[in-house]
Amino acid sequence: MNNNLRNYMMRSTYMLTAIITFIVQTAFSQQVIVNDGVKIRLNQIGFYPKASKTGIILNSKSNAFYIQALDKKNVFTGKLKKSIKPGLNGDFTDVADFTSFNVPGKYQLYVPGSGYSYPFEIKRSVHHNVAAAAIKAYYFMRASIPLKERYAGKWSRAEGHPDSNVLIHPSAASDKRLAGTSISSPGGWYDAGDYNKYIVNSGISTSTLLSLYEDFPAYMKTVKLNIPESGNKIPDVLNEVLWNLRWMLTMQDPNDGGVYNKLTNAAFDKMEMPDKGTEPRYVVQKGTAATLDFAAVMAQASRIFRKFPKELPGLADSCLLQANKAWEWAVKNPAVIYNQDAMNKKFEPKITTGGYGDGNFSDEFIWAASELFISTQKPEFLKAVNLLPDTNMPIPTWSQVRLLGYYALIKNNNLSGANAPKELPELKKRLLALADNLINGAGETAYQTVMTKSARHFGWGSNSEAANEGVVLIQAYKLSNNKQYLDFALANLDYILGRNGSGYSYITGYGSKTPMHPHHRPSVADGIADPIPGLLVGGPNPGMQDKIRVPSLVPDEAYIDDDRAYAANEIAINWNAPFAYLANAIEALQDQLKTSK
Ligand code: 9MR
Repeated sequence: MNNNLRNYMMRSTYMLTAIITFIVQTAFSQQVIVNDGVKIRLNQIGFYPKASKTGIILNSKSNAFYIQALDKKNVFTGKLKKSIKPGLNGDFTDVADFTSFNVPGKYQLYVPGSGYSYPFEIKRSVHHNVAAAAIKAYYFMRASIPLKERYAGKWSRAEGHPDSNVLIHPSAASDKRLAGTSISSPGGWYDAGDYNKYIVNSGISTSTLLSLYEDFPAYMKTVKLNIPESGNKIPDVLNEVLWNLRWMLTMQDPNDGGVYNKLTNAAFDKMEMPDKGTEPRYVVQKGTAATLDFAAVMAQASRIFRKFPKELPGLADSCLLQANKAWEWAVKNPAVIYNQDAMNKKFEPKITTGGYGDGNFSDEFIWAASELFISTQKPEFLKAVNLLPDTNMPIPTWSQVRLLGYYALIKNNNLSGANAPKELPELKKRLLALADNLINGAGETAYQTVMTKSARHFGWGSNSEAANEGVVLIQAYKLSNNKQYLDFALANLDYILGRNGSGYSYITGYGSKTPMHPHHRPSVADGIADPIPGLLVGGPNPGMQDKIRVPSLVPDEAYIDDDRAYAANEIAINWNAPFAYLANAIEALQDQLKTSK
């Protein structure tokens, strides 16, 4: 064969391989499971032997259901019961309650005419792995560090965004920190599908993980994450929190105590790996919400890390000092709104990344004052705020943090002693009233959960609403010992893991039908079919702010597994945190769940 011919053949073979690879890759990356016809919805991970076990059947033609081992041997027969109310789509469901079946093993639920559920397991500690993965997910979100194969497995990657040379945006300039000069602000977690770092959203996320440790220290010491710090004397959940906390500390201007809203690119990065993002990074405008959220987190962190004086010398004191300085700045600057549009009219470059702009700071003041009061025992913090501005009890979100303050006051009651706020009895009453209100009628809905009670629960990041409702119920359970709260917290966990209108287990990598195409840059760009595991996607949201059509506009079905769909299928640190809290809390409390007779 002459050289020309050989070259020609090699080139053709190469071209052909490239074309086939392209076609196969495109086919797989576009593959979206819209409806695989499974008519039985249940927690795809499983159930505790003694606790509630519920499956939901759509359009059942049968009255009976069967639990079968994976070899199809029947182990339990039950009668289906119609839901008392229709679902948000107008249809009644049939409910399979197999709580009384408590033999550990792997099973499927079978209904003649409807078929099989996904397989599930009955065993102790059935959520241990998914609960740990939800915290490990933060390791995968770390900025400024390469993820080594030892910890990250097939998702190992190069370091992204060192953030050692971050520019002061003109909106953030002061006499001592001029526009265009730089600071170092490395570390922290990427916020979500994007690579920016926002203090407001870091606030609630970091605090929720700190609370997980604060509320369940003994259990959380047993949760091992295989992260670089593992094996030191600090529980891994706190090791992971420290990665973000240390970044947050760099976001405060040491000259006046004010905290920058975010560390960001001017515009969102492309859908590329983090090390490819080399655009300039800025800290932008200080704000009241960011500064108070910072104060609250640092005050909380100070009392938690004070228990590790040898491992973390001085950290607790630094946190408290910086929390106090932030509080003082906010008292002097009580109404500095982060209004990105207004800012962009005055300064260049224009910033078009996430806003997290909040216009009402009464809840941030309540939260910061509560945490500072608990950690300092100084009543003046609480005297500076109106703890009960109205009767609302908003489920926590990045912009609604009042309940985080209430939780802290209620659970740290023992610390406040003689200084305990006079509002404490009222706060406890309101927390229990909120929990009662949540569970009232939840058992009548088509999916038998708090989450599916109302179409109003289905906005952007609805899955975090389900998780945060669960957190409310855990707090109420801890206060009252009423097992009904715990049972409905578990039901919302079941909701997230598959007992829901779309039939997805919304945590990547956990369950049989899970999101494969989250709006998450590394998961899209890394060339690995499986997305980063342990991430909670935003979930059903008929708003379609991303203009991607969801398969149904019924609120709890308005979900699509498409990586362009950032309003339904993004992931975010403030969504993962309440899920991590809920799943780990349920594991910690598994023996206290309502037991079968
Ligand atoms: O979670 C945020 C949601 O409540 C807002 O409605 C939405 C639009 O402002 O923004 C969401 O937060 C995004 C942030 O601005 C940037 N990073 C990704 C976040 C999740 O979508």
